[in-house]
Amino acid sequence: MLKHTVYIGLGSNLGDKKENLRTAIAKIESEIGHVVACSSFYETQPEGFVSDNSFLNGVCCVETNKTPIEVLDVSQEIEKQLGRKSKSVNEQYADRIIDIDILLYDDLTISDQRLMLPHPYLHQRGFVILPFAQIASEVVHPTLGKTIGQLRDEFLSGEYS
Ligand code: PH2
Ligand code: MG
Ligand code: MG
Repeated sequence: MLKHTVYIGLGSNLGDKKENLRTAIAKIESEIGHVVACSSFYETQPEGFVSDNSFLNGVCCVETNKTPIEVLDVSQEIEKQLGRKSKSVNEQYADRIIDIDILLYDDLTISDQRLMLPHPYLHQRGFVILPFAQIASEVVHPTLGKTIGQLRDEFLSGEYS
């Protein structure tokens, strides 16, 4: 089968955050596909909700034979295995042991109830675009038509804030 390239964003702001990200990456390797690159882990402040717990965020590149929905199902299964309780409380973001988000899958565009690709906010969030650009600055965003490195530079110059 043809291999696909998927970029996955990871975040944790509860418990042993580094260990949570490492465990998630090990599970991604065994259950989704080969992890060919991982960014460093960035300490970031919660965005879009108020919490005293800072995040550790990272982005990985994975080669997979799974479909996007299969990657989503397995990602949500891994979130549960690590002890994540619920996605959000009253539609609000909440502290979490682990969050696994699909950012890009090849150059696919999907607008489905369960899955939007590319991830709609990836270029607006420092905790995504900075680690993403660290490992994939040359990759072109399929709908914005700019590289991840360009989007990082635009983010840093305040274009998306
Ligand atoms: N995830 C969110 C909302 N806000 N802030 C940071 N710093 N890191 C995250 O991973 C994060 C967030 C929704 O998933
Ligand atoms: Mg998220
Ligand atoms: Mg999520």
